[in-house]
Amino acid sequence: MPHVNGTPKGATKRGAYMKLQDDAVGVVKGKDGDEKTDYTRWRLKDDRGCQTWHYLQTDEEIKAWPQSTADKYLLNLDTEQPDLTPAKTPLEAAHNGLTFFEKLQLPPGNWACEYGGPMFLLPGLVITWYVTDTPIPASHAIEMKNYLFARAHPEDGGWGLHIEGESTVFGTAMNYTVLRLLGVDAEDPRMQKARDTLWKMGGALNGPHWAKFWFSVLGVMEWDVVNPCPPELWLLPDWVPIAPWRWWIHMRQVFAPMSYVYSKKWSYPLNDLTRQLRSELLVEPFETINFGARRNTIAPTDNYHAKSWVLKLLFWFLATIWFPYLRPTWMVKRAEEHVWWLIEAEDENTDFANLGPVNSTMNTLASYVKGGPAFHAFREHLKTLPEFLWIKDEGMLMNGTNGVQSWDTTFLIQAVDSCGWSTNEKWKPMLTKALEFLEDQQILEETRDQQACYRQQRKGAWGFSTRKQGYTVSDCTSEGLKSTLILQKDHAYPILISERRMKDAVDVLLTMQNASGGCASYEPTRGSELLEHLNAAEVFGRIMIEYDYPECTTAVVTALEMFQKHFPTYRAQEISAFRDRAVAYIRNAQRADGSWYGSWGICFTYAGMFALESLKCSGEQYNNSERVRRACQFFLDKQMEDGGWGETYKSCEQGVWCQHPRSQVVQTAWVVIAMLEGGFPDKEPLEKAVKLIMRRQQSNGEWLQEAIEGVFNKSCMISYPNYKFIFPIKALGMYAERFGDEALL
Ligand code: LAN
Repeated sequence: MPHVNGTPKGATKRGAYMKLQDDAVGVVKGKDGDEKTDYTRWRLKDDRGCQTWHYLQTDEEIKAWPQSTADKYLLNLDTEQPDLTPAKTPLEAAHNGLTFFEKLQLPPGNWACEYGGPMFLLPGLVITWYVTDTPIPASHAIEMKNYLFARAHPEDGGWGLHIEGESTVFGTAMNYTVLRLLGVDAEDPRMQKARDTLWKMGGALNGPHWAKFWFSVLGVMEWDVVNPCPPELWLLPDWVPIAPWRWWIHMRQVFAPMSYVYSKKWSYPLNDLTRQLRSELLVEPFETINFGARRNTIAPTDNYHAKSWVLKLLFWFLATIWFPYLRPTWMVKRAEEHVWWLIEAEDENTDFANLGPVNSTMNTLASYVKGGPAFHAFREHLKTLPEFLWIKDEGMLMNGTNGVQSWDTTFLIQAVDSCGWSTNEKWKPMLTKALEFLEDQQILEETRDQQACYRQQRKGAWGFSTRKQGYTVSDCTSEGLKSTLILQKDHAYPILISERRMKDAVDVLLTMQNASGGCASYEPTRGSELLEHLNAAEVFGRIMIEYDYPECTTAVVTALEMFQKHFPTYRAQEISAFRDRAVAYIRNAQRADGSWYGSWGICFTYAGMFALESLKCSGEQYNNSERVRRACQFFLDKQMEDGGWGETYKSCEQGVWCQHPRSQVVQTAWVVIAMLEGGFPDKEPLEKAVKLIMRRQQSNGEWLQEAIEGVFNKSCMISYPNYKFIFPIKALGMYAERFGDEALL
């Protein structure tokens, strides 16, 4: 495609590529000319849930630290797991599945997996490393390149917001840049193809806010192109309806470092490579671009949530009046100091793990901007960032959190219990280790400066990943509590988590309900839905505040219910009132067609599983509830010829059922669980579904990866690879309990 800036031939090879540390032993060149590390050298270290991948250098190291079955499985190497006696009954299939999955448990007791999907995370990390002149291991650079090439769109060579999405400016411009920083030549045919796709979409100036932010940091664009992020918003008094403490936690924790760097207008000094990137990413000559006039340009592919006129007006005022003429220096100083204080508190409260991968890279950058390369906070961040990295057969990616440790472990415990195996001697050692892990990961103290940091109560909570990350999540706490009660109270496991600590968890859960009766994710909702008019991210929907979720609400109400059975007197009235309100919310949230919209898994199959469990909690079953019948009918209408269910991620984007051409094991399991929770009486459709789950199982007990399972912010998908073990096992166990463990195959 012709291009005004032309393509700089030759010169690209001498650009200032990323500095590399030479650890690339055993690297081979494939047929395509790309390098590949030696996969037998990679090891996953799990230090009390803190997971990092290591590339071993010497034969001695390799001998001293052999590759585990989990390592091999996660790298897609041969795990040499034997063929098992073919399963005839549901419980035999669950047994085979668990036999395989047990081998993947890590020494501290948790399970791990890739947590990829989003394609906008690695760029933040690589740009941060680059602009802070941080050298990275060559092994990592090689595998990051491999991952990005493996995940380029098969037709147009670009990248989307997530691995299954269509190409966007955000995905393409950012990942193209990563490849260039990591040393890929602009004339590589794959780069040419990606560039063509980018140019067709109008180039990087049609990217969303976050892309413009990172490109300004890198020095490829001018800061005027970034819609204003004034740190002084943090000085607003708490009563102001738009004050940041009311925003969804991920937004405000990203906004803090972003506003700090924005206020400093810090950019990396121009070099050959970034100069070339200007001409590769922008479709007009750099010198001719009026960056201030391009703040709002965005390609249709990226514009999932168009900016409101209110927001555009606000940005116009900030960019053309406030920043150039009105902004007093004393206020800038105070705002920057206060935001820096918040960043430091976040770092300290999470031991530099930070809430998630976006604020983690931005806090790293902010600490560099604040204190330079030798600054303690910056050095600590560099040590912690590798906890987000993951290596798999396709290469290296950045995970959506620092892991799925507590979440997957709690669900596995419950799946095994559904099979009736909690006291089975074969599985007891595995479950004991899982319980030990949960014990170690429960959060035992409040944060420093809880009020001033606007943090939710957390003593007694569980987070999604680790205690070190330390953020209360309503449903993670609930699943943690349920798993503890199942093992310690129902099945007389050793009391590792005291009664007091369980009550602390309940105390946290009782703070989580909204006036609607529903529960949100990290905190009760703090602001009005009108704040969505200030959603500036463009690529995501429903991000500005916390919302009620059927998934989270169900987890909390069922945990409280289970707790009350064992401790009938503790905060009894509050728990009962909580339950009534929660169930009322679930009833309200049901759509006319009988379904519920899911926000964290794809999509209606996921939410239905939770909602029907809530209704069961108040005694609503198929035989006595029109609502439950409607929900079951919704699923029956969608059952496929082969007995399974399948919906695509488009369900999440569009809010209506979008049929997948192929049934999905995980979604089929969700529906089986949903219908069994609902007390659906007819065996035949469920038997058909269970047979499908059993037929898809491999001879060694595993199930293979199918379509992506999870979602956030309506538009971005995220992988939950362990779900293909956890939910089939649970569904098989529940089916056997309800209809008997008869031979089906
Ligand atoms: C998660 C992962 C887990 C998820 C569940 C526990 C499943 C859910 O029920 C509640 C919300 C929660 C904790 C959740 C929130 C948003 C997260 C952290 C993620 C989907 C994983 C990645 C995502 C995060 C926002 C990604 C970074 C992107 C930004 C837009 C900041």
